[in-house]
Parts: sequence; C-alpha cells; structure tokens
Amino acid sequence: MAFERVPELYAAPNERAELLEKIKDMPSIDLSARQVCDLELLMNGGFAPLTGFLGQADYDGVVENMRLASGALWPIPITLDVSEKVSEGLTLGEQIVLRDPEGVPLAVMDVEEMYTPDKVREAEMIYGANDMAHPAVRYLHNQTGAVYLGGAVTGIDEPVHYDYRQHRYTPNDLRRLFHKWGWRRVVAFQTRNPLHRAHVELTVRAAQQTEANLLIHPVVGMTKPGDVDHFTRVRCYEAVMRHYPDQTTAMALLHLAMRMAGPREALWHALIRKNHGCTHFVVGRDHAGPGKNSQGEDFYGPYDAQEMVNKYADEIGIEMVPFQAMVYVQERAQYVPINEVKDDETKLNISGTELRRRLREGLEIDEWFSYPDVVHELRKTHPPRDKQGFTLFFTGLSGSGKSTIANAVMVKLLETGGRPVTLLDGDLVRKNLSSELTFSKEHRDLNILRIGYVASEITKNGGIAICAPIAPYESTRSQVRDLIEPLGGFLEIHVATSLEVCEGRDRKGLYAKARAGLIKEFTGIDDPYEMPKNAELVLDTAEMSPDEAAHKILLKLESMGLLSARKY
Ligand code: PPS
Repeated sequence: MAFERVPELYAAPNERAELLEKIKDMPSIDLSARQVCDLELLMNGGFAPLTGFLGQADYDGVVENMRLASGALWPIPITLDVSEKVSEGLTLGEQIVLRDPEGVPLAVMDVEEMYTPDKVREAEMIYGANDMAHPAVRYLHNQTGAVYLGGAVTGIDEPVHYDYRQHRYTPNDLRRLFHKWGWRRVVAFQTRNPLHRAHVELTVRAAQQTEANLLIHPVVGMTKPGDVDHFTRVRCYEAVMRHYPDQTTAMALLHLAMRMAGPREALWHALIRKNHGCTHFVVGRDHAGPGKNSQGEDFYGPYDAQEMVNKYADEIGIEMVPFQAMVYVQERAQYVPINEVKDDETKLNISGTELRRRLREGLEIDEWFSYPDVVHELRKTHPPRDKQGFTLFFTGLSGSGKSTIANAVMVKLLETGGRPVTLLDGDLVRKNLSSELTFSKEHRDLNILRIGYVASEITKNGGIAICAPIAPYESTRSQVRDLIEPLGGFLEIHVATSLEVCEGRDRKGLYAKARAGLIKEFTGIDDPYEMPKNAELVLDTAEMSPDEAAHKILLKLESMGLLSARKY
C-alpha cells in the first residue's frame, strides 16, 4: 500500500521546462527571507490546503475568524507583501516570477489580486495587540510592504539550503519514511530552543502516553530575534538524539518562519505537523510565546495555546498532547510535570536567563539540567566573557585625547595578549573607509554606522575593536551599541575634555580655522556635540594622563569580566 501524499504545488516534470522558458519574459520579485520560508512550505504541502498567497476574501476570513473563504480552518495569514512602488509596476492577471534573494527562480505566481491590508487590525486580531514589543507586530509595521498580492503559486524549485541537508525533509519525505518504518502514530515536538533533559523527559512521556513514535521537529527558518542560532541548536539536537531510546525517535528540521503568535500559532503548528504526516502534537506551556508586552506583562496566558487547540480538536485532524512544564524534583532525582509535584518536595529549574548567565560567566551547568555534550556545544558558541570579543567606543570633541588614550589602551591590551586588536581611529577611518564623506549630519551618521558595522564583525569573531571617532549624535551612538551588545562586550567612553581645553590645545590648528570660517560644520564651533547619556566611563584629559585613563579602562574591563576569568 502506498503512503498518502499531501498535495504539492510544484510544476509537473513535463511542464517545468516550458515554464522555465516562459519566465524569461515575466516580471520578477526578489523575496525576503521570511517570504522564502512561506513559499517553501506552500510549495511542499506544509501549508496545505493553501494553493498560493492569500487573496482578500481568504485574508479577511483568516484575520477575523481563522477560516479561509472555503470554511477551512487556517489561523495565520500567508500573504505576499510588496511595496506600493513594486505594486504599481504590476498588472492584475499577469504572471510573475518569485526569486530568492540571490535571484534564483523558485516559483511563478498568478497575480489575481492586489489589496491594501489594515495592519492595525491584523496586529490586533492575529497577535492580540498592536504592540511594537511583539516581534511580528514590529515586523508587520517596519518590514512588511503596504500591498499584498494574492494568487496561485506554481513551484519551480525548492529553495536551496546548504546546511544540514541530511536533516531536511519535506512533508511527503516524512510521510514516506513513516510509512516505510511502520510508524502509524507519530507525535511531533516543536521547538526553537536547545533541548535539555526536561524536554527529553517530556517528549518520551508524550510518546509513551500516546503509544506513538516521536518526531523532534525544530524550526530553523526564522524564530524569535535573539534566539540561539540554528547552527548551534542543530548540533545540540544531534547530541540530544543520542539520548533517546533506540529506534523510537527521529529528527527533522522545519524551515518555518515563526510569528510568535501564541494560541493561533499553536493551531498553525498543529496543522503543519498534520501535513507532515504526524498524528499527535505536543503543546506545552506558553507555546510560541513572544515574551512580555510593552506593559511588562505576558502577551498570552501560559495555557491559552492549549485551550485554543482544544477548541478546534474535532476538526484539526491531529491530536494535541497537552503538557505542563516539567521540573526536576530533587528528592526523587527525576523530572515531573509541575502539577504532580507535592508541596514538601524541592523543585529545581534553570531558566533561560540563568543558563545564559552561567554560560557567560563560565559557571557550572548541573548534569540534572542538561547533558554534557549539549552544554559543550552551547559553550562553543557562548564562550565566557573573557573569551568574547568587545568594542571600546570612544566619543568626544576633536583634540579631546581620544586617539591618544585609544593608542595607550591598545598597546596595553596587546601586551596582555589573547585577542587580536583593531584600531578604528577617526582620522584613519576617514582616510581608508569614508574618504568620500563630508561632515554633514547624514555623512557623519554614515561614517559612524560603518565603523559600528566593522566593530560588530570584529566583536562577533572574538576580537577587540577600538573606535575613536567624534560620533557627535546620541541616537547614532546608541544604534552602534544595539548592534554590538548582543555580540559581545561594549564600552562607551566619553572623553569629556572641555571645548576650552581642546581649543586651547588646538594641535592640528583646526579650531583656529573653524573660528576664522575656513572650515565649516566644525564640531563644537558651528556643529553640535550631543553629550553621551549612557557612557560606561567618562574621562577628562585635563585632569588625567593618558596612562591613567588607559588604566581606568582596563579596570572597567576587568570589572565587566571581559579581561580574565575570576581567580578568586
Ligand atoms: S564624525 O563626526 O565622528 O564622523 O567625525 P570624525 O570622522 O571622527 O572626524 C575625524 C577628524 O576629522 C577632522 N575634521 C573635523 N572634525 C569635526 N568637524 C569638522 N568639520 C571636521 N573637519 C575635519 C578632525 O580632526 C577629526 O579628528 P579628531 O581625531 O577627532 O581630532
């Protein structure tokens, strides 16, 4: 008996050659990373019964009551957004090519509809609030184009993924395998985080309860900003897989772009897993939760997602396996669902924040919490502070002493050794990176963002970047901070030597020229310098020598754990 296939949207092999010929005359759209994720799951049947990007009637139905115009349940709008400008170049009824960001043609779409969504309504209905603290609401307002295109899609090729090919399976690949292995009941587990012992305990229990085999089905398309990168996660999953009972469990990667829509997302995840041939689906605590809203409260209740899936249990065609959070009970040396813990028992748990702190500080991570091979993988990409890169970002007036202190610190850091050091001094950058730029606000910002970008790459790769531009604008400095802080250490150092002292020194004679009107837009004379509000250190060279200033910086680095591991 053959396995039951889910319908795919790819052109039949005999039509493909003709289609490739036809696309030469068609207009094209280059898709964003998220659109490529959506297209892949449309084409391979992961989003069945959808046959393309939603037209207006389907979109309205999904937004208002989670149903397509046909009445079928579908909780998340799968739409193709473009800018107004792009939409003006398109004609209703024509066919367009959908390409990946490198220009590879992936599909042809019939442009059946173009419509303007009400984004506020979409945010409120899909995510529960028009609140920019929600990552998908932010995406909707900041990145999503103003016009949606609706129409059927005919697939040409799957998007290419060069990484982890051995773990990538389409819905029909999995259906074929389950059939071949004789897996009649399969319980799927969704995740966007590294897995630890609690997850293994939970999933093994779920499989035992349902008498099913287990599919670990992590999302690698797009998850919540700030999540552990998928390369690290997949290495962790590979390690975890060795801890499951033999022959019971498989792992497949899902190239889904998550929306973090909590209850609606849980329902969506269930439908997607049904399309992948699974019969059961685990929904735990706070499924696909986006974290806190702008009032500091959770967007959704911890078990809202379970309630939502339960409500539609009769029509989703896959059975939910609801789970409470698992905690470690010290007296029993065992994981237990939290509602089964007795009052006098000791619950142990390490939160995500606590785990990150322990990784950052190189502290022990208990074996009851995770497996040594998983922790080893996490440590490789989350080294302790003293092994991470960092940026020293000096800001201050011309002649304030930024370069002198920067050079002194650089030499001291080279003397200590351990990490490569790069100096991005204002003058050097102006010569090598930004020679075409002026001193207008726009160009100064561009100059600082270039420096920030280079420093972020150095920091990400474990080096030390020392930047010493004037950087007169607060918002640009904070953009650089936001770029670098997630990648390593960041220290803003305000060299606060007063204008009078700088002008009095006037080493380069520039202040005199600026006063004489020979140089325009000179910082401090006829151009602004906004005082830093968030500097980690403020130094005034009228009061201290470069050597003293450099030592203060080293002490600060030491106190931030960036220089050496604690020896006490
Ligand atoms: S900015 O605002 O951060 O982009 O400026 P920066 O690239 O750091 O400036 C580098 C040096 O350019 C010289 N210079 C000027 N500075 C300010 N305003 C004007 N109009 C100007 N014209 C030339 C100045 O010597 C800066 O070097 P430092 O090392 O700060 O003295």
